Amino acid sequence: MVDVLKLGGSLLTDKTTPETIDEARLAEVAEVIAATDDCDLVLIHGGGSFGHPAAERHGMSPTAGTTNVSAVKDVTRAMRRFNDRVVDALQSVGIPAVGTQPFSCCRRTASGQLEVCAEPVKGQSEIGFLPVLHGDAIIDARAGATILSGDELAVELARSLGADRIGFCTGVPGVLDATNEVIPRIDSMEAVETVLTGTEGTDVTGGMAGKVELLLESSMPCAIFGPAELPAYLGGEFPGTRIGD
Ligand code: IP8
Repeated sequence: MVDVLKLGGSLLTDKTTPETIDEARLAEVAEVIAATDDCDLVLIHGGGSFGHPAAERHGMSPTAGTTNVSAVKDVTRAMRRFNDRVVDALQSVGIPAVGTQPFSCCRRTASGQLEVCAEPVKGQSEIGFLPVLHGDAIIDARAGATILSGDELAVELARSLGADRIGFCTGVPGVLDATNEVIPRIDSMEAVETVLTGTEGTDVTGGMAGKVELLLESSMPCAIFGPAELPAYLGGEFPGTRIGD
């Protein structure tokens, strides 16, 4: 079973302080992943306090791009620093994790379509490595380089890999309603539009509403859940909010 798991950047970092890892949380997540026998797992993490402040500094978003090569370096290096820390934490508990930078295997076409070359990721899984990708700056035929969110990458990569399901582990236990209760299941955007709100801190790629919309479009079984539910998700359940079939 191919399982694409996105770890939210705000889950692994302190989004109010630039380039600050939440070490305890990262170690905890690594231990949980080490304890799973989900052997075809592909991990993706968000930008957190590494990618988002860098993207904001250069006015970059999924639609606003730049041809300034220093700006591209600034964002991709920040994300590589974050990815190195995640890979190190996973390897330190015995997981054969390897980082792959989306700048080198993804691009957007003139029509805005995201193209992902999934072959390197497939190859990594085939030899037993755990691929770890992330949100990044990518070449965009419309605007130089724009921001690719880990959410969008997760959905497109899951399609390319023929994945069985997608999980988004976020800082909250699921999609929350107006009284902060987890909505157990979402089948359409209309049903939840009025209760979805934004996220705290610097975030150039959009909050919970964008996640729900993307997952609904994926036509795959998906779940949005918090870190406490990660063991249940890796055990095959759909904790938090289940999206789609
Ligand atoms: O946190 C954003 O990824 P996300 C990546 O998954 C950058 O939206 C570089 C800001």
